[in-house]
Amino acid sequence: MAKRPLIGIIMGSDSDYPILEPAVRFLESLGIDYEIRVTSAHRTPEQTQTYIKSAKKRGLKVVIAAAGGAAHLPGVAASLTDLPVIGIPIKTKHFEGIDSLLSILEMPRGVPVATVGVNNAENAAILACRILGLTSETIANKLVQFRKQQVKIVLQKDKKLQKSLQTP
Ligand code: RP5
Repeated sequence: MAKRPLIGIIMGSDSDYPILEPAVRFLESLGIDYEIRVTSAHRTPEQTQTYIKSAKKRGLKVVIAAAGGAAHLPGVAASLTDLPVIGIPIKTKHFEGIDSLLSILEMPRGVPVATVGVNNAENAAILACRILGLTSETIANKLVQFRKQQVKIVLQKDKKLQKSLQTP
C-alpha cells in the first residue's frame, strides 16, 4: 500500500482477493506503490466510474482489474480512462474461468485491455511494473534483478533434478 500509488488494483468482489495476493506480494517485494479496492462494474457502477475517472488525476499510471464470470470490470475501466488497463480473468465454478477470460479478452476495437492468463495475478503485476519501468530507471533495475533471480531459481531446480536422477 502507499501514500502515492502508481498502480490501482480493483476487483469485482472481495472473493477475488486471494487470487490477487501474489500480485500484491510482487509489488510489495519491489517496493512499488499501489492501492487496492473492491468495486464492481455491475453492483457499484457509479462508484466504479468515479474511481476510474479520477485515477489518472490521482497519479495512477496503470490499472489492474480482476473479475470473474461476466467479467466486465476491466473493459468498463478501459472505456473510462486513457491509462493502460490489465485484466485478470478469475477462475469460476461453472466454466473454469473461460467465461471470465473471453469477457476480458474480446474487447471491441479501440478499447484495449491487456489480458493475462486465468488467475495469473503475478503476471499482471509484472506487466504493470514493466510499463512503469519505461519511465522509471529504479523500477526497470528492480525488474532486471527479478529476472536474474528467476534464472537463478530455475538453474537451481535443474541442478536438483539432475542430482536426483543420478542417485541410484
Ligand atoms: C465478479 O463476480 C467478481 O469479480 C467475482 O469473481 C464474481 C463472484 O463474486 P461474488 O459472488 O463472490 O461476490 O463480479
